[in-house]
Amino acid sequence: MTTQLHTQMPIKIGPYHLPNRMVMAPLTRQRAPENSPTDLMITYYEQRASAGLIITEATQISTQGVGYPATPGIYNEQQVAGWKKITEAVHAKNGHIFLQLWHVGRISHPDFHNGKLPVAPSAIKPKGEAVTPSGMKPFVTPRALETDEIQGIVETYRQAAINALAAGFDGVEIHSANGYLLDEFLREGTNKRIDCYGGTFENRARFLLEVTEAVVAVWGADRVGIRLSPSGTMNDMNDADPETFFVYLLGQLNSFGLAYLHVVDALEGDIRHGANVINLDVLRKAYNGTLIVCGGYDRARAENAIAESKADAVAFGQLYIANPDLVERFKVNAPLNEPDAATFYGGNEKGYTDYPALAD
Ligand code: 8OZ
Repeated sequence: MTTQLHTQMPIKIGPYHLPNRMVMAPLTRQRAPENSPTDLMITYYEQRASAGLIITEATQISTQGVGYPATPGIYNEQQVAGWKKITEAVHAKNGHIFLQLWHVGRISHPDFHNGKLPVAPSAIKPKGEAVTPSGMKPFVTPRALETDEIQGIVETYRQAAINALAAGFDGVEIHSANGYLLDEFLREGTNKRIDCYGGTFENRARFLLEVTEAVVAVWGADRVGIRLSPSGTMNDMNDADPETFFVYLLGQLNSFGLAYLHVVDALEGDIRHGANVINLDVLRKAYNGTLIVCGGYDRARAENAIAESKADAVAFGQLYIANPDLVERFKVNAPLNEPDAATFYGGNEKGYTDYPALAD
């Protein structure tokens, strides 16, 4: 008798009955010149349709939200038409796909904005360099958003959510992780505001909760997920007491009845950067809905996480870059293709759609 693998147990997420608990993590691949999805992206996503759920690469809600070359958006007709072809291809293979809604905040450069400054909660320059169309350039000090501009960005999220609906997605994930705009509001290190969007826990959480409300009004809560990286240091994030804050935030998110919460576990890099690592068990206890976890998981660790109920499902990033048929490989414990870091960002089909499946 074969024992049932925990990653292969069906799961209901929102209204969807998914055949397994393996999620394709959102992965920036920078193969969308002109910020529009291409036909090569159809092949890439449809190759991975046996994942229980695909979460697309981070996708800008507006031109203001752009911070890298060749990342796709969801703010114009061409983009919606391009994504529609992708959702149709994934659905034809019985897959499910959520769009990740993204605004980079200060992780950008004036080169993307006709010389204008990127925006952020406060005028604090991140350490490091921006990836611009003409190479790496030092980050600049962003412009702090005016209080009365924030409602406009909430409306931009709402419109992007409407566009995602038109493009045929099954749901959306709000990207509130990794040091981009929403995360910048959550964290004390990047949010020094003295208006109703900064200071207290309630104020730091306000923007994300307003965005969530707007997106939920379009999709219904059970087709909306949120991604957080409470232990993250990526993009120069820091926070004196993230645990107390994130436990508070999850308490607020509980009342929505969302499709899921998607947590990026502390990565080795975060620990090296002195992150205040929050134990997954603390977050599990604080959140009362479906929890997806991600962050360098392999098959054994994923099996354990689900078996021990640390999480309900596991998202895989690099493993999905290199193994379009990761589900089939996990089922039979087959060897995995090695991801090639040189082709993660930008380029063509090489290192994108040419990783072989088992039967190839
Ligand atoms: C790697 C390179 C560029 C963007 C994230 C959207 O970390 C990203 C990203 C990752 O969430």
